[in-house]
Amino acid sequence: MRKILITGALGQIGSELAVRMRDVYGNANVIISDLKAKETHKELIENGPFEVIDVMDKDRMAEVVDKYGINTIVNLAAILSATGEARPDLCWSINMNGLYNVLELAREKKLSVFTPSSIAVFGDLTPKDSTPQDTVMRPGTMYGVTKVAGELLCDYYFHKFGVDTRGVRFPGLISYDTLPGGGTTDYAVHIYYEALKNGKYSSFIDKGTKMDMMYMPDALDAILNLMEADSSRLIHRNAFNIAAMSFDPEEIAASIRKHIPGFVLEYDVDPIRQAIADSWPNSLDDSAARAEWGWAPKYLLDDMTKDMLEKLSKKLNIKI
Ligand code: VAH
Repeated sequence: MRKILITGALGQIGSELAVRMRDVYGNANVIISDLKAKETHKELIENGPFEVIDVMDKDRMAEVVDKYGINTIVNLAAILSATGEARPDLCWSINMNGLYNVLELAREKKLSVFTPSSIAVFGDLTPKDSTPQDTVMRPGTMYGVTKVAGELLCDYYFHKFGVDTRGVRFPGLISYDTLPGGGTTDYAVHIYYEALKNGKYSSFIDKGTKMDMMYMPDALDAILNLMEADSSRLIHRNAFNIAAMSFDPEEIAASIRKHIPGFVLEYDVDPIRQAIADSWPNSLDDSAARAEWGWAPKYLLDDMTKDMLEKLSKKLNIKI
């Protein structure tokens, strides 16, 4: 039976993955952790084991692994792209030294590791359309550098020490539970909140900027399905291209207008996040994930918009 430790569990992915994993593996078998408890996640913290962990503190992480008999670490603690450009030192430290501590623990204690990569591994020299699984990866952001280095480190620990490491290259993730922080794709989450609250949104990403995106339920399926996939079928491991949809601000606005006809989209482009977005692919080839572990997304843009607006309407108590 899996005994899972999730680091960064109170973030955008972790807060929903923890609920899903507790449904699958049992509350007592999913230990969530973050830098500190958050009042906003009181229910999640109270419905299973919670520990305060800073991934920079390997001894503390080892203490928790021993306390619960952990056999799997899902390492979500990370600094994202936009924050990473403001604080490249912190981004390297958390994303690389944190991952190194997780992998060293996994080597010493024979643990499995899942840690997400990102489409941020790709840069200006990468083919932009149907970006291949195996291609040029020369990112121009510190976040992207840590994700390329992280993929290589995870592969090294698999080949050198036999640590079962697996990961996916997430596109922008859209969800209604926990707001993302410090990402370039965050506009695609904020637009739904603003559409409901104010009927308008000023995007920091420019019109025509296509990026790969995914609804959180599909992202959670990807993590669970890859973690449980037959190891002998995995060729790529760290990390798989996965894709669901690709859109620009105008397209997501048009999808919202099917529910909120008067929605107004304006622009106040942030040059830093625009430059990051311009360096990322327009669309990905995810055939390797489909072939090696049966990846198959369920949500396209209009399905996601309908569900997001329904869930946010309840969460914000705003009628559509
Ligand atoms: C970011 N949401 O914007 C993250 C993600 C592909 C984007 O890695 O930094």
